[in-house]
Amino acid sequence: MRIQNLTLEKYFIKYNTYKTIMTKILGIMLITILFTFTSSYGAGKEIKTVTIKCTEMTCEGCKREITRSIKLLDGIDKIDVNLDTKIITVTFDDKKATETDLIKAIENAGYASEVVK
Ligand SMILES: [Cu+2]
Repeated sequence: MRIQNLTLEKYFIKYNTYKTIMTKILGIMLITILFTFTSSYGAGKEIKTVTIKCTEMTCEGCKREITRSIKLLDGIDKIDVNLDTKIITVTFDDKKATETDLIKAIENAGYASEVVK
């Protein structure tokens, strides 16, 4: 009985050590995979922020329409529409969209706008 218990205990310690090592290995592997993925994902991106003036937008409805139209474009990261200043700030992937695309998208929503330099 006593010997059996010892064997079991030994096995349990061995199993726990094995589990700890495996957890560590898996953790390192996961971090490596995540790191590789995020760095390769970011490599093809050219993030740019552009400021656009749109004096024609006056209310929440305009804001909604403009935002919706810009969102249809590829590579859009962030859109901020300020009704008080009439400024639209867009952060986007320069490799997927251009400033002209943004102006056109706003135009499609029914508003004239221009890039603020
Ligand atoms: Cu409006």
